[in-house]
Amino acid sequence: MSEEKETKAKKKSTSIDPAVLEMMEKAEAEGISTAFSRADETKPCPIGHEGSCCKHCHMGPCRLTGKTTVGICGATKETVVARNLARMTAAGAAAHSDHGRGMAMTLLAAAEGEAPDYQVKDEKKLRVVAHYLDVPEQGRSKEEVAVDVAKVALAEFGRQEGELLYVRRAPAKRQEIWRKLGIVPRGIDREIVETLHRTHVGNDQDAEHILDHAMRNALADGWGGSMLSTDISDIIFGTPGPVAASANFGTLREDEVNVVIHGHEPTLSELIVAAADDPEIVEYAKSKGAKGINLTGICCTANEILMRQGVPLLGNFLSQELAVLTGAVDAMVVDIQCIFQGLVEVAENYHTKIITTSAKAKITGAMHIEFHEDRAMEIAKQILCTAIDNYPNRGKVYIPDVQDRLVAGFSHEYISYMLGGSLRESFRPLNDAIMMGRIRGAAGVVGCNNPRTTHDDPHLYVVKELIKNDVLVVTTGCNAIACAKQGLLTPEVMDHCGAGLREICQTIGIPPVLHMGSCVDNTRILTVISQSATEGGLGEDISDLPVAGFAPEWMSEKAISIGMYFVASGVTTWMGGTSPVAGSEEVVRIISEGWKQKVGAAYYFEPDTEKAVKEALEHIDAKRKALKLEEYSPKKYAQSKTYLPGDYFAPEKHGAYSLK
Ligand code: NFS
Repeated sequence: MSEEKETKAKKKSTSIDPAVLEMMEKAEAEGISTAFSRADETKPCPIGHEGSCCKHCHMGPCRLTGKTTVGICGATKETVVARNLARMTAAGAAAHSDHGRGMAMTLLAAAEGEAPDYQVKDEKKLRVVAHYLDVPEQGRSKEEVAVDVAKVALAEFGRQEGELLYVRRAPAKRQEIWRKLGIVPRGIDREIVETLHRTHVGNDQDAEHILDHAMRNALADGWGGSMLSTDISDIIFGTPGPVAASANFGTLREDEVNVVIHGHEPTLSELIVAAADDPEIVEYAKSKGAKGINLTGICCTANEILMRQGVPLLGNFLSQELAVLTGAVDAMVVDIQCIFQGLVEVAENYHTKIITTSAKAKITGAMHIEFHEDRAMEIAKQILCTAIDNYPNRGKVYIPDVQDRLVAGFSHEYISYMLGGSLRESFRPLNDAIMMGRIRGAAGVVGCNNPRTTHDDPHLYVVKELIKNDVLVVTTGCNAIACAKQGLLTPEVMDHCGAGLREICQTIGIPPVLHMGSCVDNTRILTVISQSATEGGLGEDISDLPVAGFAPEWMSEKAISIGMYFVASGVTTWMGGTSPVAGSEEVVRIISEGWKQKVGAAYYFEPDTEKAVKEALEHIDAKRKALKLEEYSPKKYAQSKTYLPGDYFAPEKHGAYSLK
């Protein structure tokens, strides 16, 4: 292949996002290192990559490869691989759960009057959550209820005995499975600590036993820390409903102060959104020659403020450094998780200020403006003023003119409302549609980006194939952003749908790909599938449902925890890319066939995306068969008419009625 062709092919295999490709070219021309170029230069250690490196004590690290089949302590490959997977789960669960703890502390401070910039925005949800947590709410003020809800939530982290209260939100049959296996999570922190303890040198040395506890740990994330995080965020900032916005680099503005919000927690970002509306702040921006303030987001904090405030999305995980390269970002404000240290080095070449704000996450060389809830609005304004002051320092600006529209905001509350209306909110119509075969099944497609694969390509492939095959898709995290950037979160995408799914979506008035939020909001998916399982007609447990899970471009420990709590909850899940447990066939067997027996679902790592989708469709059909549902036939509804957006309100087409 000629050198030019080779470069072109390489570039094409980097990303499918045209804006990212444009910015990559700029990075290359300017000799700026990004995650993409570093991934090219850094080969993963093949031993660690497959989970076969044990570095939990200082006799090693023991690299179990070739003739070395056990570590110095005698630990076998399966023990080492299982330990590594368990530790990834613990770290992922810790990240989500600590985020959840932060939300509970904010609610407590708000209700006790110590964080005056926060209030209970969704009282209805507060009272529903109070019920889940056994907090009396009748005849009590929302502040009184909120104090108790926050305290009970915080106690869930430190709970030593019994069961997490939210476990009761799972179908009864699922709870029984967990109880029988002894994997009902007790306390959120307890399960994480116990994973670290069990995987310390010389402790739990039976792969299956280690991995059973890893499931318990993951469940403490899904049905504990993350679920509390979502619920309490909704209480403080409001439960999402449909919202229209836009996505990609075109959301940056040449003539406004661009503040990019990146990270995970809504606590600060929500306040920045509010502060950006303050007339004094807007005037200050104008005094520096800007037309106003433009907010746009990256990663899951972007999903949080998109869902509730309609703030546009700039991009997902792999777009972060490239955003700085535009020269148009006056400040990138980060809090916790998924933030590249490399941002600071990129920013040294431009005027962008990288501002860290969390007491838990500083980056050497970044500006640190620490966020404190008792002075939240004051700090949010200080951050915006720092960005405004930086606006006149801009050099040359280059913003790819790429942008797509999106609809997001599908909380489980909204989905249930849209299915049944306010008087009879219910999942019945969804279950009926699945039973009739109009919808073949449903899938959650979630998770990160990973520069080891073509950016956004596996995400898009999976989603497009699923909707084409009449599978309703719910999405969160970086997958949701990938879908948004490619116009998959709009009603126009009906064109790509199977006929049955299209008909249902048009009847209900939803796109076939529903954006449900950030990564902690994967728990909204748990709620949807639990309610669908208990609604009737599709068995009695989550593992009876014709559903599947995907994280096609996963890379983080959080994704491992998410995937595992989905499996432990009964959803067979396909993780893309290479496997972190490939070092042990026995571990591969335990978490796939073994867990299928134990919890009714398998955890797969499958690098071949086409194969993963094919297997998932077969899995969905097998579940339909087990439920004795009508065999799915793509042809059955193929004659249904394709209505395009605009058809409904185009009287000249139908002649039924006129708006005049
Ligand atoms: Ni979740 Fe992955 Fe990060 Fe969000 Fe994106 S990388 S595990 S999707 S932003 S947490």
